[in-house]
Amino acid sequence: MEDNRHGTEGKHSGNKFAWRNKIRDVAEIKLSHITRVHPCFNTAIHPHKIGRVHLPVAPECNIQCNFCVRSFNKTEFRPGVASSLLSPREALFMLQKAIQICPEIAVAGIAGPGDPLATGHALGTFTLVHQHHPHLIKCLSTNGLKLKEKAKRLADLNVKTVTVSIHAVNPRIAVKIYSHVRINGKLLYGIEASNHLIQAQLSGIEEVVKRGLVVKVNTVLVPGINQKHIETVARTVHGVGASIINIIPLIPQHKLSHVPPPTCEQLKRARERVERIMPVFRHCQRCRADAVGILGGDDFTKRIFKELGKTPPIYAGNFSHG
Ligand code: CLF
Ligand code: SF4
Repeated sequence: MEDNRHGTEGKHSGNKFAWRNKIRDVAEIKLSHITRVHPCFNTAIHPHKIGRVHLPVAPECNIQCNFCVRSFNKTEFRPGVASSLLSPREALFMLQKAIQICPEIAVAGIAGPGDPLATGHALGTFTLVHQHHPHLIKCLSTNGLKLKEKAKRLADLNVKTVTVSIHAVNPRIAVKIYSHVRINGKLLYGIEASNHLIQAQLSGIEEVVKRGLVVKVNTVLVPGINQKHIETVARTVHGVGASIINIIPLIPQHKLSHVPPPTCEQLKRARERVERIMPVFRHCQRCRADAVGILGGDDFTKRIFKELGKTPPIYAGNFSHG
Protein backbone atom coordinates (compact mmCIF):
# COMPACT_ATOMS: atom_id res chain seq x y z
CA MET A 1 0.00 0.00 0.00
CA GLU A 2 1.89 3.08 -1.16
CA ASP A 3 -0.80 5.58 -2.04
CA ASN A 4 -3.10 7.54 0.21
CA ARG A 5 -6.42 5.80 -0.36
CA HIS A 6 -6.90 5.33 3.36
CA GLY A 7 -4.94 8.31 4.46
CA THR A 8 -5.27 11.99 4.99
CA GLU A 9 -3.92 13.43 1.77
CA GLY A 10 -7.29 14.25 0.23
CA LYS A 11 -8.41 15.97 3.36
CA HIS A 12 -5.37 18.16 3.59
CA SER A 13 -4.43 18.98 0.02
CA GLY A 14 -5.75 20.70 -3.05
CA ASN A 15 -7.59 23.97 -3.38
CA LYS A 16 -9.20 23.61 0.02
CA PHE A 17 -5.93 24.79 1.50
CA ALA A 18 -4.97 27.30 -1.16
CA TRP A 19 -5.44 30.10 1.37
CA ARG A 20 -3.04 28.31 3.71
CA ASN A 21 -0.45 28.30 0.96
CA LYS A 22 -0.95 32.02 0.53
CA ILE A 23 -0.24 32.51 4.24
CA ARG A 24 2.86 30.35 3.87
CA ASP A 25 4.04 32.39 0.91
CA VAL A 26 3.59 35.62 2.87
CA ALA A 27 5.49 34.13 5.85
CA GLU A 28 8.27 33.01 3.51
CA ILE A 29 8.63 36.51 2.10
CA LYS A 30 8.42 38.11 5.54
CA LEU A 31 11.02 35.75 6.96
CA SER A 32 13.25 35.55 3.90
CA HIS A 33 15.92 37.48 5.82
CA ILE A 34 15.92 34.52 8.25
CA THR A 35 15.60 31.60 5.89
CA ARG A 36 18.29 33.12 3.66
CA VAL A 37 20.84 32.72 6.45
CA HIS A 38 19.42 29.59 8.11
CA PRO A 39 21.67 26.65 7.18
CA CYS A 40 18.74 24.18 6.98
CA PHE A 41 15.96 26.27 5.47
CA ASN A 42 17.07 27.09 2.00
CA THR A 43 18.29 25.21 -0.99
CA ALA A 44 20.92 27.68 -2.11
CA ILE A 45 22.96 28.69 0.93
CA HIS A 46 26.44 27.37 1.25
CA PRO A 47 26.07 25.22 4.36
CA HIS A 48 29.63 25.82 5.46
CA LYS A 49 29.21 29.47 6.34
CA ILE A 50 26.54 29.65 9.02
CA GLY A 51 26.76 27.88 12.36
CA ARG A 52 24.14 26.32 14.62
CA VAL A 53 24.13 25.04 18.15
CA HIS A 54 21.82 22.29 19.34
CA LEU A 55 20.90 22.54 23.00
CA PRO A 56 20.26 19.00 24.31
CA VAL A 57 17.54 19.76 26.84
CA ALA A 58 14.63 17.51 25.82
CA PRO A 59 14.64 14.42 28.05
CA GLU A 60 11.64 12.45 26.78
CA CYS A 61 9.73 11.46 23.71
CA ASN A 62 6.00 10.95 23.43
CA ILE A 63 6.09 8.56 20.48
CA GLN A 64 8.28 5.65 19.43
CA CYS A 65 9.73 5.57 15.94
CA ASN A 66 10.80 2.10 14.91
CA PHE A 67 14.25 3.34 13.86
CA CYS A 68 15.03 5.32 17.00
CA VAL A 69 16.96 4.26 20.08
CA ARG A 70 17.54 7.26 22.26
CA SER A 71 20.59 7.21 24.44
CA PHE A 72 23.14 9.35 26.18
CA ASN A 73 26.64 8.48 25.12
CA LYS A 74 29.79 9.91 23.68
CA THR A 75 30.65 7.63 20.86
CA GLU A 76 27.80 6.95 18.49
CA PHE A 77 26.99 8.51 15.14
CA ARG A 78 23.28 7.91 15.00
CA PRO A 79 19.80 9.21 15.77
CA GLY A 80 18.68 9.85 19.30
CA VAL A 81 22.11 10.41 20.77
CA ALA A 82 23.40 13.19 22.99
CA SER A 83 26.35 13.03 25.34
CA SER A 84 24.47 14.51 28.25
CA LEU A 85 21.23 16.25 29.05
CA LEU A 86 21.40 19.92 30.07
CA SER A 87 19.10 22.05 32.18
CA PRO A 88 17.84 25.26 30.55
CA ARG A 89 20.42 27.29 32.54
CA GLU A 90 23.25 24.98 31.49
CA ALA A 91 22.01 25.24 27.92
CA LEU A 92 22.30 29.02 28.13
CA PHE A 93 25.89 28.62 29.28
CA MET A 94 26.53 26.19 26.42
CA LEU A 95 25.11 28.73 24.00
CA GLN A 96 27.29 31.53 25.36
CA LYS A 97 30.39 29.36 25.04
CA ALA A 98 29.36 28.26 21.57
CA ILE A 99 29.06 31.85 20.36
CA GLN A 100 32.46 32.73 21.82
CA ILE A 101 34.14 29.79 20.13
CA CYS A 102 32.22 29.94 16.86
CA PRO A 103 30.98 33.47 16.09
CA GLU A 104 29.36 32.21 12.89
CA ILE A 105 26.59 30.67 14.98
CA ALA A 106 23.31 32.28 13.96
CA VAL A 107 20.84 29.57 14.96
CA ALA A 108 20.00 28.14 18.40
CA GLY A 109 18.18 24.88 17.78
CA ILE A 110 16.56 22.31 20.02
CA ALA A 111 16.32 18.91 18.39
CA GLY A 112 16.42 16.33 21.14
CA PRO A 113 17.50 13.91 22.31
CA GLY A 114 13.76 13.38 23.00
CA ASP A 115 10.93 15.41 21.54
CA PRO A 116 11.32 19.10 22.41
CA LEU A 117 7.59 19.56 22.91
CA ALA A 118 7.02 16.42 25.02
CA THR A 119 8.14 18.32 28.14
CA GLY A 120 8.56 21.99 29.05
CA HIS A 121 12.37 22.03 28.95
CA ALA A 122 12.74 23.31 25.39
CA LEU A 123 10.28 26.16 25.75
CA GLY A 124 11.90 27.10 29.08
CA THR A 125 15.26 27.15 27.32
CA PHE A 126 13.95 29.26 24.44
CA THR A 127 12.62 31.74 27.00
CA LEU A 128 16.18 32.21 28.29
CA VAL A 129 17.65 32.32 24.79
CA HIS A 130 15.11 34.95 23.81
CA GLN A 131 15.99 37.09 26.86
CA HIS A 132 19.75 36.85 26.48
CA HIS A 133 20.33 36.43 22.75
CA PRO A 134 17.32 37.87 20.94
CA HIS A 135 19.27 38.22 17.69
CA LEU A 136 19.69 34.43 17.30
CA ILE A 137 17.24 32.46 15.19
CA LYS A 138 15.39 30.02 17.45
CA CYS A 139 14.75 26.74 15.68
CA LEU A 140 12.71 23.81 16.95
CA SER A 141 12.48 20.26 15.70
CA THR A 142 9.54 18.09 16.73
CA ASN A 143 7.58 14.99 15.84
CA GLY A 144 4.55 17.29 15.75
CA LEU A 145 2.36 15.50 18.27
CA LYS A 146 2.04 18.61 20.44
CA LEU A 147 2.71 21.23 17.79
CA LYS A 148 -0.79 22.63 17.54
CA GLU A 149 -1.11 22.90 21.31
CA LYS A 150 2.21 24.75 21.60
CA ALA A 151 1.92 26.91 18.47
CA LYS A 152 0.96 30.10 20.27
CA ARG A 153 3.74 29.70 22.82
CA LEU A 154 6.28 29.16 20.04
CA ALA A 155 5.10 32.26 18.21
CA ASP A 156 5.15 34.29 21.46
CA LEU A 157 8.74 33.18 22.04
CA ASN A 158 9.63 34.42 18.58
CA VAL A 159 10.55 30.98 17.28
CA LYS A 160 10.61 31.45 13.52
CA THR A 161 11.54 28.07 12.10
CA VAL A 162 10.10 24.65 12.94
CA THR A 163 10.99 21.25 11.57
CA VAL A 164 8.33 18.56 11.77
CA SER A 165 9.39 14.95 11.21
CA ILE A 166 6.76 13.23 9.09
CA HIS A 167 7.56 9.89 7.49
CA ALA A 168 4.10 8.96 6.20
CA VAL A 169 0.68 10.54 5.84
CA ASN A 170 -1.13 7.26 5.32
CA PRO A 171 -1.76 5.44 8.63
CA ARG A 172 -1.33 2.06 6.93
CA ILE A 173 2.22 3.05 6.01
CA ALA A 174 2.88 5.01 9.19
CA VAL A 175 1.99 1.97 11.29
CA LYS A 176 5.16 0.29 9.98
CA ILE A 177 7.25 3.23 11.16
CA TYR A 178 5.76 4.12 14.55
CA SER A 179 5.20 1.69 17.43
CA HIS A 180 3.15 3.87 19.72
CA VAL A 181 2.03 7.36 20.58
CA ARG A 182 1.50 8.62 24.11
CA ILE A 183 -1.31 11.04 24.77
CA ASN A 184 -2.04 12.28 28.29
CA GLY A 185 -0.25 9.27 29.72
CA LYS A 186 -2.24 6.80 27.59
CA LEU A 187 -0.45 4.70 25.00
CA LEU A 188 -2.05 4.28 21.58
CA TYR A 189 -0.89 1.58 19.17
CA GLY A 190 -1.35 0.56 15.55
CA ILE A 191 -3.58 2.44 13.12
CA GLU A 192 -5.17 4.45 15.91
CA ALA A 193 -1.77 5.80 16.98
CA SER A 194 -0.71 6.58 13.41
CA ASN A 195 -3.99 8.30 12.62
CA HIS A 196 -3.73 10.45 15.69
CA LEU A 197 -0.13 11.39 15.01
CA ILE A 198 -0.70 12.28 11.35
CA GLN A 199 -3.71 14.45 12.16
CA ALA A 200 -1.73 16.19 14.92
CA GLN A 201 1.25 16.79 12.63
CA LEU A 202 -0.78 18.25 9.77
CA SER A 203 -2.99 20.42 11.95
CA GLY A 204 0.12 21.50 13.89
CA ILE A 205 1.79 22.67 10.67
CA GLU A 206 -1.35 24.56 9.68
CA GLU A 207 -1.46 26.27 13.05
CA VAL A 208 2.17 27.41 13.14
CA VAL A 209 2.05 28.55 9.51
CA LYS A 210 -1.05 30.56 10.37
CA ARG A 211 1.02 32.21 13.09
CA GLY A 212 3.74 33.16 10.62
CA LEU A 213 6.37 30.46 11.27
CA VAL A 214 8.22 28.74 8.45
CA VAL A 215 8.07 24.93 8.42
CA LYS A 216 10.48 22.34 7.11
CA VAL A 217 9.48 18.67 7.05
CA ASN A 218 12.07 15.97 7.68
CA THR A 219 11.15 12.63 6.15
CA VAL A 220 13.24 9.54 6.74
CA LEU A 221 13.37 7.46 3.57
CA VAL A 222 12.73 3.84 4.54
CA PRO A 223 13.16 1.52 1.55
CA GLY A 224 10.24 -0.84 1.04
CA ILE A 225 8.04 1.12 3.43
CA ASN A 226 7.66 4.75 2.39
CA GLN A 227 9.84 4.93 -0.71
CA LYS A 228 6.91 5.20 -3.11
CA HIS A 229 4.93 7.29 -0.67
CA ILE A 230 7.43 10.17 -0.51
CA GLU A 231 5.67 12.30 -3.14
CA THR A 232 2.36 11.91 -1.34
CA VAL A 233 4.03 13.08 1.86
CA ALA A 234 5.46 16.10 0.03
CA ARG A 235 2.16 17.01 -1.65
CA THR A 236 0.30 16.73 1.64
CA VAL A 237 2.71 18.73 3.80
CA HIS A 238 3.09 21.35 1.09
CA GLY A 239 -0.69 21.52 0.94
CA VAL A 240 -0.92 22.41 4.63
CA GLY A 241 1.80 25.04 4.43
CA ALA A 242 5.28 23.48 4.78
CA SER A 243 7.91 25.40 2.80
CA ILE A 244 10.75 22.93 2.35
CA ILE A 245 11.40 19.20 2.79
CA ASN A 246 14.47 17.23 3.79
CA ILE A 247 14.61 13.57 2.73
CA ILE A 248 16.96 11.77 5.14
CA PRO A 249 18.28 8.26 4.52
CA LEU A 250 17.32 5.67 7.13
CA ILE A 251 19.98 4.66 9.62
CA PRO A 252 18.88 1.05 10.27
CA GLN A 253 18.52 0.32 13.94
CA HIS A 254 16.03 -0.83 16.57
CA LYS A 255 12.99 -2.50 14.93
CA LEU A 256 14.14 -1.42 11.46
CA SER A 257 17.69 -2.68 11.88
CA HIS A 258 16.97 -5.35 9.22
CA VAL A 259 16.03 -2.74 6.57
CA PRO A 260 18.96 -1.71 4.39
CA PRO A 261 19.47 2.05 4.09
CA PRO A 262 18.55 3.60 0.76
CA THR A 263 21.27 3.60 -1.86
CA CYS A 264 22.60 6.94 -3.12
CA GLU A 265 20.61 6.36 -6.30
CA GLN A 266 17.36 5.74 -4.40
CA LEU A 267 17.91 8.85 -2.31
CA LYS A 268 18.73 10.93 -5.37
CA ARG A 269 15.62 9.73 -7.20
CA ALA A 270 13.38 10.38 -4.20
CA ARG A 271 14.72 13.92 -3.88
CA GLU A 272 14.28 14.56 -7.59
CA ARG A 273 10.68 13.35 -7.51
CA VAL A 274 9.86 15.47 -4.49
CA GLU A 275 11.58 18.52 -5.95
CA ARG A 276 8.82 18.72 -8.55
CA ILE A 277 6.42 19.39 -5.66
CA MET A 278 8.36 21.61 -3.25
CA PRO A 279 11.90 22.83 -2.48
CA VAL A 280 14.26 20.17 -1.15
CA PHE A 281 17.00 20.77 1.43
CA ARG A 282 20.03 18.71 0.47
CA HIS A 283 22.79 19.57 2.94
CA CYS A 284 21.53 17.67 5.98
CA GLN A 285 24.35 16.40 8.20
CA ARG A 286 22.08 14.33 10.47
CA CYS A 287 23.40 16.32 13.39
CA ARG A 288 23.41 15.06 16.94
CA ALA A 289 21.20 16.72 19.54
CA ASP A 290 24.27 18.45 21.00
CA ALA A 291 26.02 19.55 17.79
CA VAL A 292 27.91 22.87 17.82
CA GLY A 293 29.49 24.57 14.82
CA ILE A 294 29.10 24.98 11.11
CA LEU A 295 27.34 22.19 9.19
CA GLY A 296 29.99 19.81 7.92
CA GLY A 297 32.76 21.70 9.76
CA ASP A 298 34.52 21.29 13.09
CA ASP A 299 32.29 20.39 16.02
CA PHE A 300 32.92 22.07 19.37
CA THR A 301 30.62 19.99 21.57
CA LYS A 302 33.46 18.17 23.33
CA ARG A 303 35.27 21.37 24.27
CA ILE A 304 32.13 23.07 25.57
CA PHE A 305 31.02 20.09 27.62
CA LYS A 306 34.41 20.02 29.26
CA GLU A 307 34.00 23.65 30.26
CA LEU A 308 30.53 22.83 31.57
CA GLY A 309 32.05 20.18 33.81
CA LYS A 310 30.04 17.50 31.99
CA THR A 311 31.53 14.35 30.59
CA PRO A 312 32.77 15.44 27.17
CA PRO A 313 31.76 13.37 24.16
CA ILE A 314 34.57 11.39 22.56
CA TYR A 315 33.17 12.05 19.10
CA ALA A 316 31.09 15.10 18.41
CA GLY A 317 29.25 13.01 15.88
CA ASN A 318 26.04 12.98 13.97
CA PHE A 319 22.45 12.77 15.07
CA SER A 320 19.42 13.04 12.91
CA HIS A 321 16.28 14.48 14.39
CA GLY A 322 14.31 11.85 12.53
FE1 CLF B 1 19.18 22.30 14.00
FE2 CLF B 1 17.35 21.14 12.66
FE3 CLF B 1 17.08 23.69 13.21
FE4 CLF B 1 18.89 22.84 11.46
S1 CLF B 1 19.71 20.82 12.10
S2 CLF B 1 17.09 22.05 14.69
S3 CLF B 1 16.65 22.65 11.28
S4 CLF B 1 19.23 24.27 13.14
FE5 CLF B 1 19.74 20.79 9.72
FE6 CLF B 1 21.19 19.11 11.17
FE7 CLF B 1 19.82 18.22 9.12
FE8 CLF B 1 18.56 19.05 11.26
S5 CLF B 1 21.53 19.64 9.05
S6 CLF B 1 19.92 17.28 11.19
S7 CLF B 1 18.01 19.53 9.14
FE1 SF4 C 1 11.00 10.45 19.34
FE2 SF4 C 1 12.51 11.62 17.44
FE3 SF4 C 1 13.20 9.21 18.40
FE4 SF4 C 1 11.04 9.44 16.86
S1 SF4 C 1 13.19 9.84 16.22
S2 SF4 C 1 11.17 8.26 18.79
S3 SF4 C 1 10.27 11.45 17.46
S4 SF4 C 1 13.15 11.14 19.55
